[in-house]
Amino acid sequence: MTKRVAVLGAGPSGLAQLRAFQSIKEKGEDIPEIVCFEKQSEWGGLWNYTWRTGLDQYGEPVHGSMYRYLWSNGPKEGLEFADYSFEEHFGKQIASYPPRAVLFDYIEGRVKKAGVRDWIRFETAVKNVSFADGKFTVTLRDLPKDEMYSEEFDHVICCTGHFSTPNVPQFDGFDKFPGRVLHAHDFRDAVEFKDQDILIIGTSYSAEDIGSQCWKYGCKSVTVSHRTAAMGYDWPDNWQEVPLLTHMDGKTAHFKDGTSKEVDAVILCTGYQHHFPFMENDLKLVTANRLATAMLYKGVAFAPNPALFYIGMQDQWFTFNMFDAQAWWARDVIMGKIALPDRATMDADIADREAREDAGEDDYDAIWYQGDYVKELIAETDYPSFDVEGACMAFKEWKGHKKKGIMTFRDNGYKSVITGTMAPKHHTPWKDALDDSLEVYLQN
Ligand code: FAD
Ligand code: NA7
Repeated sequence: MTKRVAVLGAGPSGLAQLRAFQSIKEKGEDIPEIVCFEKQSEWGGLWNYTWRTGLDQYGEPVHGSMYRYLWSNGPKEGLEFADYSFEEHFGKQIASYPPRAVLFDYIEGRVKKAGVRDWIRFETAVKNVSFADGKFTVTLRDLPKDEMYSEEFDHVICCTGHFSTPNVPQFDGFDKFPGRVLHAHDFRDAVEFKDQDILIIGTSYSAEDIGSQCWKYGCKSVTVSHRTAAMGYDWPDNWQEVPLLTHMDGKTAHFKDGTSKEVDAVILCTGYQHHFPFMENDLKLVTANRLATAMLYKGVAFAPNPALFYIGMQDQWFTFNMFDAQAWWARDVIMGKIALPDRATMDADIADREAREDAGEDDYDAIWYQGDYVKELIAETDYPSFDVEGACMAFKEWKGHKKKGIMTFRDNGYKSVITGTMAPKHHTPWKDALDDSLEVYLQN
């Protein structure tokens, strides 16, 4: 009997997994039966924009955390698929920081070409995964029919993402605040905050980008409150960085240094949780958001039960091509091309990765650490080798460009590490480009 493999989620990680199996099938190899379960009606994961927040039409938590006008926060040269370049997809080289719709189109282009849509059961939510007698039982909810059913699999590959379930801290006075308090997960449109004084809590990508969006679309002022350290960019005049919020008193936010500011809205950019409510306890990944994920041998195989894999669970410098590297590797374990060591060796591998990450001193060490990880995985499979070092260099330049101008860094271009072509300069500076549609972006 053929093996059955369940892929949970059809975002970039799940689609990487489908493409990994399809690419080997194309070469004439027998592959297991692959069934991908996706709770949304469309693929693309976070890149599939939804206006919805809270619960969806079926009462399921809305997965989407992306918002209108989102442009890539890092250069596309760091995430390009090694087997499907931007030039192949668009028929020309494009500028380096594509808006969401452009990246969605690119992600979709590869899997349309691969012809794997039929492998996906859309509008099907994974409700439970358990393991007994060498088999996984995956319990599903057919959302339109509101019916539960279960199927058995030999392997499960969990690709459900980890930037969807918000981490929501509580601050005194929120209950009486007369404006809106929301988490970045529910942020959809910066125009809502036009002419408002906004307070942002947190200092990472969401804080930086949501603040920048609100600035671009005309908010009155941005105040960013930090727990650990300020971001320290050369912000526009109507920005300020302040220590952590202590409490709200009506509309007035009070900070740790005794200062205060009257604000109209509070946006919690306080990160996300790795949340797998459908996994039985013995299968649940429990990890911080870091480069060396806990419990995963080679960052992919779940050490306590390595018939289970998790893709894309790391904190991310590299994204799409790292998910590919992981998906090709998981595929080859399932295909019997890569042998797994014993549990003690897997645990030692995990501990070693954590120690090496902890020894890093700054973001540059982190970028090269993850670059080395990508190299390590692709060396073990037939994923097309690419200039990972070049991608690290693009990230390094990107960081330099951000330091030079946080509102202008997206006006720069980098060289593709897949085709060697230089990205053209975009036709409009990011701060003036209010229309983020694919049609307008591609007018270069
Ligand atoms: P996701 O994209 O989250 O996809 C997971 C999929 O699993 C979804 O389709 C979801 O519906 C499905 N799913 C979840 N639970 C279930 C269930 N129980 N049953 C069935 N299906 C389920 N990366 C970049 O490279 N560049 C960027 O500019 C960038 N910007 C970002 C901006 C924001 C606001 C966020 C939140 C993330 C951003 N990222 C960016 C990182 C992003 O994590 C990756 O690009 C990518 O989307 C991760 O892919 P994934 O498939 O692992 O997860
Ligand atoms: P991150 O990168 O996980 O960052 C979370 C931020 O939230 C970080 O600055 C934290 O500060 C801060 N945080 C977390 N808890 C608190 C509390 N309780 N109080 C104050 N501040 C807090 O999440 P992002 O959403 O920015 O980015 C996630 C992905 O989305 C990323 O990959 C992007 O591509 C888009 P700390 O530094 O720990 O003090």
